[in-house]
Amino acid sequence: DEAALAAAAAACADEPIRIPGSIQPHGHLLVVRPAGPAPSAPPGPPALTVLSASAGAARTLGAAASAGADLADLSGQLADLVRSVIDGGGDQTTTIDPVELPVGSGRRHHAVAHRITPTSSDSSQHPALVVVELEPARGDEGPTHPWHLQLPAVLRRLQDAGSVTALAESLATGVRELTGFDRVMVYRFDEEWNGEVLAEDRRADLEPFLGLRYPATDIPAQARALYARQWLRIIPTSSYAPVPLEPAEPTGEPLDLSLAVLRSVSPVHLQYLRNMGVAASMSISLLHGDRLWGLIACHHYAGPHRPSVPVRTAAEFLGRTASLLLPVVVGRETDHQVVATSQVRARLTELLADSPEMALEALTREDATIADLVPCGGVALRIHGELRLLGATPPPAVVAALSVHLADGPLVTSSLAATALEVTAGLEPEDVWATASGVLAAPIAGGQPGDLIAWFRPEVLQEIIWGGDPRSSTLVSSDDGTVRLSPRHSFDAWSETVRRTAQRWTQHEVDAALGFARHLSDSLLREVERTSRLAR
Ligand code: BLA
Repeated sequence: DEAALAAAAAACADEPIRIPGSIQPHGHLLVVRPAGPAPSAPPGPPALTVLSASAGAARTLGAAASAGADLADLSGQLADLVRSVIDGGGDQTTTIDPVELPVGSGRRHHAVAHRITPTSSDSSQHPALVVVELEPARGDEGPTHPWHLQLPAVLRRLQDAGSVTALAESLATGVRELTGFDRVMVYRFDEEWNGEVLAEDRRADLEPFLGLRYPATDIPAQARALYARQWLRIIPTSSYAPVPLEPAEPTGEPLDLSLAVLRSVSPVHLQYLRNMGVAASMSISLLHGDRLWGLIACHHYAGPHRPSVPVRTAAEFLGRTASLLLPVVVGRETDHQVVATSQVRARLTELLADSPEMALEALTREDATIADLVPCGGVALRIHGELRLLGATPPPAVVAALSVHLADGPLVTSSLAATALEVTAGLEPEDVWATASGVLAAPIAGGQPGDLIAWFRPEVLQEIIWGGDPRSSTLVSSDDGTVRLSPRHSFDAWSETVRRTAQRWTQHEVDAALGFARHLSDSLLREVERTSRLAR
């Protein structure tokens, strides 16, 4: 079964989502190439030849929206825009941002365009192509549509966020107000690309997804790579029938639709959405520097949902703005933690200086204890052979077994199980990992062999606080085999990936803890010296 899961995940990671050869049905796509300089060409700008068009485009827009036509015959304004993309230079991502134009029969459309360079071939043979996408403007979005009036208030809330969670909450609320989705979540990725729902704004009657975790495989690597380049995805109808491009390979190779807004999305993902009862979905990337940090993920359950192009642009703008703010807010949060840690450390140092001969008591009994130095479940301190345990720790026999492995120096791990050190002392191993998946431990000098200080963190699974019951029935959307593609399955799969691991120790926590351990050793060594001097 585990092998089957791994194979399925690998298949997902291999899915060529950039070259589906088809689009979603809520707009039209044209692939255009400027005609080469031909001696017989009439004077004026070179023709823009339509190489490929989505099926049905000609029926809706007119005959010029099909392969072989000249784009100028469809719309002179559109042709001008496409020329400006071509003139824009070599950057593959040169785009025209949405403009509203009458196209075809005169119906207004939002147009976007971007350059692509055919992937595998020599670019002198294949000059850049331009992908043009048209989406019918909706009737309800006159110039007085008030979406932009909401932006200053949302921006102010983002700017005021004192923590990453507060930023995520403001973002979820702001994007939901703007777009009207039933549920808006902010996901954050961890170092291994597992995800967590950090904030959520939803219709009151929906079950909360706040706190939900999911494994890295739910958003496979090639999708994450794409989302780091392309900020917004919209799926107005998860049950749509893809519309093929005709021809699908006008250059003899599949077209790279990475940056196309209308790109037909992965059928696996569509199935996932339908299993969850999601009728429409949108996601916006959140980047910390160049790295994909998370996603704003929006669900609609009641039926198809297509916020207008201007509203989507505003939502993307919020995502980009929040991304710019992320380093500031993350930095602010780390600063707070570093300050809090150094205050505890100063207090412990003071307590130790006051009664160096009673270190064990001084560090475990007062207003501040070593358990306050770094976030942990529990802590063990052994000085002169005497052991003191605070909070949730493994039993003394395990601490003793651990001390043997500290002879060579400190141990820092978020998965004691994975270190394969012999520490279980005859106990049921899972009982040990329950309290001691994470260990940050150092030997203490100046007393007896086996003296140590050790901070413990529980297995992450024991710590998760759920906004709802992750195993509740509504998350199980199907009784047949497809149940695998659901948040319920995601939780199970994620649980597997984090079994026997704890929250990681951050660099500043490691520095603070090991720094204090050295300080304690020095202090004990000085105390030994002082008492031996007195004895002489
Ligand atoms: C894409 N998967 C995604 C996206 C999200 C998720 C948010 C971005 C696409 C979008 O905007 O809709 C995952 N969405 C979730 C999760 C929740 C949610 C976890 O709402 C929980 C509440 N997905 C799987 C598995 C595979 C998979 C098992 O669960 C593969 C075996 C694939 N997910 C997959 C692929 C994409 C994707 C291929 C890319 C879709 C695309 O852009 O074409």
